[in-house]
Amino acid sequence: MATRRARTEIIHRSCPLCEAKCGISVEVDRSTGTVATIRGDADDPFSRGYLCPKAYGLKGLQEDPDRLRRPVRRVGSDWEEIGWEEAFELAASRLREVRAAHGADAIGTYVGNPNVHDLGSTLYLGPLLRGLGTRRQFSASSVDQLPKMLSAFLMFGGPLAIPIPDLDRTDFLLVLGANPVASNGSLMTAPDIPGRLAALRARGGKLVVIDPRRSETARLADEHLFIKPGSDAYFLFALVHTLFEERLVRLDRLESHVRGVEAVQTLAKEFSPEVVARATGIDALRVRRLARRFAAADRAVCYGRIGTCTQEFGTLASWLVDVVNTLTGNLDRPGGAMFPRTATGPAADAPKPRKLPYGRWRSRVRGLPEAFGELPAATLAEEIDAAGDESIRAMVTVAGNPVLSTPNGNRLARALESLEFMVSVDIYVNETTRFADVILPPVSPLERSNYDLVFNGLSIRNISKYSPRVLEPPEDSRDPWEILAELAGRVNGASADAVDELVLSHLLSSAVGSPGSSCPDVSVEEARKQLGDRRGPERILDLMLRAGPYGDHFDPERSGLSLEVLRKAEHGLDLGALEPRLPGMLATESGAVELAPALLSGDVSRLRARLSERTADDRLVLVGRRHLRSNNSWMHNIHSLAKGRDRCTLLVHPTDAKRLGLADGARARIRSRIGAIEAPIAVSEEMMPGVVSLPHGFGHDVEGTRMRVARQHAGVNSNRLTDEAQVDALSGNSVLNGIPVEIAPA
Ligand SMILES: Nc1nc2c(c(=O)[nH]1)N[C@H]1C(S)=C(S)[C@@H](COP(=O)(O)OP(=O)(O)OC[C@H]3O[C@@H](n4cnc5c(=O)[nH]c(N)nc54)[C@H](O)[C@@H]3O)O[C@H]1N2
Ligand SMILES: Nc1nc2c(c(=O)[nH]1)N[C@H]1C(S)=C(S)[C@@H](COP(=O)(O)OP(=O)(O)OC[C@H]3O[C@@H](n4cnc5c(=O)[nH]c(N)nc54)[C@H](O)[C@@H]3O)O[C@H]1N2
Ligand code: SF4
Ligand SMILES: [Mo]
Repeated sequence: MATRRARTEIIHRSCPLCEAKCGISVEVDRSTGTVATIRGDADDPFSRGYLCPKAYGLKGLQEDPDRLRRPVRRVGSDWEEIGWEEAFELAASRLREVRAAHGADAIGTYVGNPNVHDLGSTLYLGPLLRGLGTRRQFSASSVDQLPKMLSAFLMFGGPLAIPIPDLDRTDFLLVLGANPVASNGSLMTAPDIPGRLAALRARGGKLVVIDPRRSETARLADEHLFIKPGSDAYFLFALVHTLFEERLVRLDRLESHVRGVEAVQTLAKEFSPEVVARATGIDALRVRRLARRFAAADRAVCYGRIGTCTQEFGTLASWLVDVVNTLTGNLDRPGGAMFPRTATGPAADAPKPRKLPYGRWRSRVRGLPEAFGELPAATLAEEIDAAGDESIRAMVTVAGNPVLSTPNGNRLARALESLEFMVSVDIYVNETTRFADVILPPVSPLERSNYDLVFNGLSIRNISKYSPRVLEPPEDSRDPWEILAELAGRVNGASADAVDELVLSHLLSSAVGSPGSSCPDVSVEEARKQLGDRRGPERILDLMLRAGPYGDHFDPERSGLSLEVLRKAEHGLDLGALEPRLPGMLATESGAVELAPALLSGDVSRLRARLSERTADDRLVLVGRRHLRSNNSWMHNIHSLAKGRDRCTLLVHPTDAKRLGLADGARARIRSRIGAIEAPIAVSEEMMPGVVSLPHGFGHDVEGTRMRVARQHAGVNSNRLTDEAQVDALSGNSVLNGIPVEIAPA
């Protein structure tokens, strides 16, 4: 016992896998350098011991023999390990060559979801992308929340000025297109969704779910309404229409801070619940009753997520969610939709309105507008396939698997194969990285420290937690930031340290020493001195914390946050419930909430024009779903998570199954405009008739990957059916739900 106690150590941190950010306690055996157990941290003030099965998968990920630990270079159809110096030089020199011969835009970049869960990647991706100088940047944002970023910018002045449901204090939660019981929440950082929803019901609150599937969340709801995929904007307009017609609109405290109320009223006139009922599949009376109950609740919040974004009217639906909250007096008030005040943000509200970064350039082939510096992922394959000088010739991917996660994955695979050069920063040889010439793998999540720069800002409470590294990284390995900074430097003949210095000095000059900065009375030299001469993200984090709203502002007299303080709070700090932040934080030109921005109002004509078609459309359509034990495409190589029954099944309602001759357990052939795949059928009452569901992130049986467990649970790639021609016209976001399909027995 004594020897065991001497050798093990428990480290508290947060789980980096999804947005919930649960506190975990990892028991490490120092004698072997291995993880003994992973448990929920009961002393984490936010997650209070909650965990999902994926957290334990961190041990599987750590020990996965297929996870890359050294750079590899492709030699024909095989791979060989090479040293870091050789790998960096190969990557940088080939990228420089392509740029010199064809210009910076001949390089394309795709950055994926795990980046936002890692501090170093969040901070150093920017320098790499700027260093490459290409305007052909792509990311998982445009298969995810880009519509919400666009509507948030237009309404509140920033892409991440996203109101978050005040889940713990609301009395009425209206959920559209989200299944937080399986996903653990998104754009709503809240560990233990099941517990928090149970608490909502226990205090007499109501949960209403609008979803074409009776999801795990819908099963807990007081009311669940099936909705035809892609029709949320009509449904939300019908709610807005009813609020006006029945005189239920009240802005309360925000009365003088909201512009465009009458314009919204005018826009909503033609979308009465009766007019849109056939298009949404929801009875008009139920919409009216819902509007009344929502308006009557003391504290109510409407929350829309991926189902409302990845559709034809993603930006309109994202916008209307916040319109409903605003018109019922629920914006920026406890129990409604609120804005977090994150510890790494500016100390005081001094918003500087800026022009929407949108449409400054366009994709070459389809002419879709750039948004926030990116082009839509739905255009990546065609930009590679473009003729002659217009084509992307080399790709850089960082923690992304677009072959499985973006529409028409098959076409993208063919396009990637045709590239002159590709480098991937990734931990697996998977469906995407198999096309790379060289792969640069960072250390595992447990071998690096972390801080949730992004998700603390999207959280239902103000929280701050530092995650120390749990295991010593192997010799001669690299942290993600080191890889990104090294590459960023080398493509321009600079060092990683020079890149690090650039990141620091840029942030320093905006955080201290100038009027309007967070610490106007502290000189850059003084702040630098106190930050010391560490390298990398932790020094930057220290700066952000200290200059932030809860920080010590480099003043020894002032108690406040710093990295040192946070390190000592090993279970994390609860900085309190969300507090009203309007109008102070608004960064719109007018300084008000813009309820009817021109870009959005203008898109309503598209919605209007499609109404009759949508009303008449009774084609069978496909939507996606998530499972608690899975995480997009990349955790299927972990045996403890992947084992068990097949989860990549096609859910079909019994009446559809009967009509189409589909038997439970048999296989179906599913065809869309883009392609055809086969999947096992699960006949289920939980589907809306006319809608079938298949999860994304599968299809691991392709040539050339090195993921042995995933191959055994291969499933099929639902993005071989999704259509890259279908985007939300405004944001360019992919349409991944509501895909017309034909189904027959296989
Ligand atoms: N049909 C359909 N498609 C969808 C969705 C859907 O609902 N339906 N959802 C969309 C959404 S919301 C998203 S966010 C995207 C996700 O799209 P992506 O981000 O492109 O895909 P992921 O599956 O998250 O792949 C992550 C990649 O990062 C690698 N990786 C994991 N950890 C690390 C790490 O620590 N460092 C590095 N360098 N690499 C790492 C993995 O090996 C994998 O290659 O998928 C989208 N695609
Ligand atoms: N276990 C697990 N957790 C995850 C992930 C994962 O892959 N697995 N991925 C993470 C990521 S990257 C993200 S972005 C989040 C996403 O988190 P969520 O937004 O909660 O995503 P889903 O669980 O896919 O739930 C989407 C729901 O929308 C419904 N839906 C589809 N189309 C429509 C529509 O047109 N209208 C309406 N109203 N509903 C529709 C679907 O039936 C589904 O129930 O989850 C994160 N957490
Ligand atoms: S819900 Fe699961 S995957 Fe998400 S942070 Fe918590 S333990 Fe990790
Ligand atoms: Mo996502």
